[in-house]
Amino acid sequence: MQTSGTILILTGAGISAESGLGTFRDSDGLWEQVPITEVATPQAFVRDPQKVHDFYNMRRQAAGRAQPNATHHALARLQRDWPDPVVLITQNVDALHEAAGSTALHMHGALSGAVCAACDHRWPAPALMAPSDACPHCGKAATRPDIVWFGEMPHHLPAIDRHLSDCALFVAIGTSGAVYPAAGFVAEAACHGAATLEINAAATDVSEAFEQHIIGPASTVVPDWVD
Ligand code: BV8
Repeated sequence: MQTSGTILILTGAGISAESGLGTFRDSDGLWEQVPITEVATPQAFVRDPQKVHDFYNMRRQAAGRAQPNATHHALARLQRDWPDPVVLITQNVDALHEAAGSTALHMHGALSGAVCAACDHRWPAPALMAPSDACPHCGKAATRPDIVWFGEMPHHLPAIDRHLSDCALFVAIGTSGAVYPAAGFVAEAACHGAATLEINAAATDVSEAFEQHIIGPASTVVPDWVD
């Protein structure tokens, strides 16, 4: 491992798998249980808001019971001890990075957040959300989970682009590389001269875009890599 320079880390559902939260595209993944088009698009929310709220209520309750694992703690140590910035971008919507002491940019939103589709007001999500919930700001029954669905613009893209252009090392951990624009970050970092490392339980759709690979369960290989 190098000894200095900004490290940019992208995490995915694979790092929360060992905290008991489901991934999306493994054989028992969430998208194997329910189609994306029924619960993770704006059209799905218009068509059946109760079904979408039920899906995210179930995940918010599971995330609330989960504890950070050795991967989250190792990344928090790296952020604390590395001599240069360590920027964490996560596709995950749980709060396990924060629970381990990290700061992270949540590009796909957060289960802990609610947003009003009418006035864009944001507030902490209650444990259970329902279509009849009124926005505390404008009073309209237009509240939704603060989640970035397919077809919606992810959060923090300008900041992420800046980090991609000046990081010394780009690391992807626990992500299948199936979803854009996150899956394209490795190519962007590499064309700006960053070294690239993929840490994952198995090879992915974008493995060949990385220079280095560590294969194994994150909670074993990430602490070894960090320490
Ligand atoms: C957008 C909601 C406009 C939150 C999610 C090209 C450019 C831009 C867009 C597109 C494009 N091509 C196609 C698109 C459209 C689309 C897309 O990518 N579709 C895919 C399916 C082809 N993208 C979008 O719609 C995005 N928005 O494009 O806006 C735009 C245009 C231009 C530029 C910017 C914007 C919106 C994407 C966000 C959608 N919301 N979810 C939620 O419900 O959680 S995406 C969903 O997938 C989750 O957020 C999840 O985080 C994300 C990625 O999944 P992973 O985290 O990688 O999880 P997965 O299960 O797939 O993989 C887990 C991996 O872990 C596996 O590899 C496994 O081996 C590994 N693993 C398992 N256990 C372990 C492990 N590894 C280590 N240790 C273990 N123990």
